[in-house]
Amino acid sequence: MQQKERFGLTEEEQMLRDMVRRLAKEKIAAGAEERDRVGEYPYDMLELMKENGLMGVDFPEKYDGMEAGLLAHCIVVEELAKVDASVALIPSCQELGSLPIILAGNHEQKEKYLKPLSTGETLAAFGLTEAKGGSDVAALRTRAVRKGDKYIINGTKTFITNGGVADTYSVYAITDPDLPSHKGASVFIMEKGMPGFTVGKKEHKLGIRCSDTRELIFEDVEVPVENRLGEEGEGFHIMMKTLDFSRPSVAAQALGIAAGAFEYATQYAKERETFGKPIIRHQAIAFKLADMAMKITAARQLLYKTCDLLQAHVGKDLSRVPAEIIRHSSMSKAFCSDTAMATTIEAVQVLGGYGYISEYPVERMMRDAKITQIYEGTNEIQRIVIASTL
Ligand code: COS
Repeated sequence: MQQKERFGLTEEEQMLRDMVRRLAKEKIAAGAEERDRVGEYPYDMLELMKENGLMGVDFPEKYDGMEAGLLAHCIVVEELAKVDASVALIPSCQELGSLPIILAGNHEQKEKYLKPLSTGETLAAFGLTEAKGGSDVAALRTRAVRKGDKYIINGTKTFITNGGVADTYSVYAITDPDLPSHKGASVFIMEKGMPGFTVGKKEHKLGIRCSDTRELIFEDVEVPVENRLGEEGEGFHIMMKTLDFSRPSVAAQALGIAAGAFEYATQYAKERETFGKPIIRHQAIAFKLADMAMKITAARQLLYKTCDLLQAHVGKDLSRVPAEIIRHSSMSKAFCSDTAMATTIEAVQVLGGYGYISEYPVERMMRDAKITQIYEGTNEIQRIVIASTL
C-alpha cells in the first residue's frame, strides 16, 4: 500500500506535483505575461513539456505513456495552470484529443497514432463542435459517406483547440443520417495534410491567448476505413465517454487558475497596507480570502474524488459508464470552473487598481478563467447532465 497524504496523494503523485510546481515557478511563470500579449502558440513550452515527460502522463505504458493515472495528469495541469493556463492546456488538449483513441482505438491505431502522441512528438485535437453549436452533439452535421474502403468527409468544425498545430485529429461525423445521431455517427482519426483538409483563421480570444483555436474545413477528404474508431455508429458514445474522462482535466486547469490567483492575492494582502495595517487584517478583504480558501479546498477534493472514481473504471466495460461517474465528472468541471471565475474576480478586487493592469497576473487569470465555464460543455450543460443522473 502506498503512503497517502491527508488529502489522498501517493508519494509518486506528491513527487510529480513538487517537480511540476518547481518547473512552473522556475521556467514558466516569468514568460506568462509576454505569451498572453503575443498570442502565438508556445513551441518552447511544448518542448519543456516533452523534455519533462508531461505529455502522456495518463497514456498507457504499452503505447509509450507514463500510465500514472488521471489524478496524476490533473495534478500536472493544476500546477501548470497556477502560473499559466495556456501552458496547462498543452497536456490537457493532448489528453482530450487522444482520449477517443485511448478509449476506442484498436492495437494498430494505438501503435500508429498513440505512441507519438504519448511523447508529444505529434499533437492532438478534438474535432466535435460545429458553428451551429457544440452543446447539442446530436444536431452536428459533418458528414462521412462510405465509398469502398474509404469514407469521404465533408463539413466544418469550429473553435478547435490546437486546430492549426495538431497532427492527429479525432473527428465526429454522421455516417447514417437516417438514424438518430446517437446511433448514426462515427469518429475518425484524421491527419494534418490529408488532401481537402484545411484550417481556417486563428481566433482572437479573451483568454488562453496563446492556444491555437481554429476552424477545421473538410472538402471531400478521403479517410481510410481503418481510421474509423470502433464500429460505425458508435461515435456519439465514444465522444460522450471521452468527455466523461476529459472534463476533470478542464476542472484541474480551472482549479489551478483559482489557486494561482488566490495565492497571489493572499500574498499581496499581507504586504499591502492601508489605514496602518496589512489589508488582510481588514475584515472586508479577509472574508474574500476566506471564501476563496473554502471554495478551492472543496473544489480540489471533488476533483480528486472524481479522478479516483474514473480511475477505478479504467479498463472496464465502457458501454455503460455508471451515472455516479458521469455526474462527478460534470460536477467537478462546473464547480472548479465556477470557483475559478469567482476567485479570480475577487482576486482582482483585492489588488484594486493593480489587479486591473497586465503587470499583475490576476487580470490574465480572470480572462483565462472564463473559458473553463464554457468549453468541454458549458456549465449549463453540466447542470443538465448532473440533474439527468439524479
Ligand atoms: N457518458 C456516457 N454516455 C452518455 C453520456 C455520458 N456523459 N451522456 C449521454 N450518454 C448516452 C446515453 O446513455 C444514451 O445512451 P443510449 O443511446 O444507449 O440510451 C445516449 O448517450 C444519448 O443520451 P441523451 O439522450 O442524454 O443524449 P442527448 O442528445 O440528449 O445529449 C448531452 C445530451 C447534453 C448529454 C450531450 O449533447 C452533451 O454532452 N453535450 C455537450 C457536449 C460538449 O461538451 N461539447 C463541448 C465540445 S468539446 S470542447
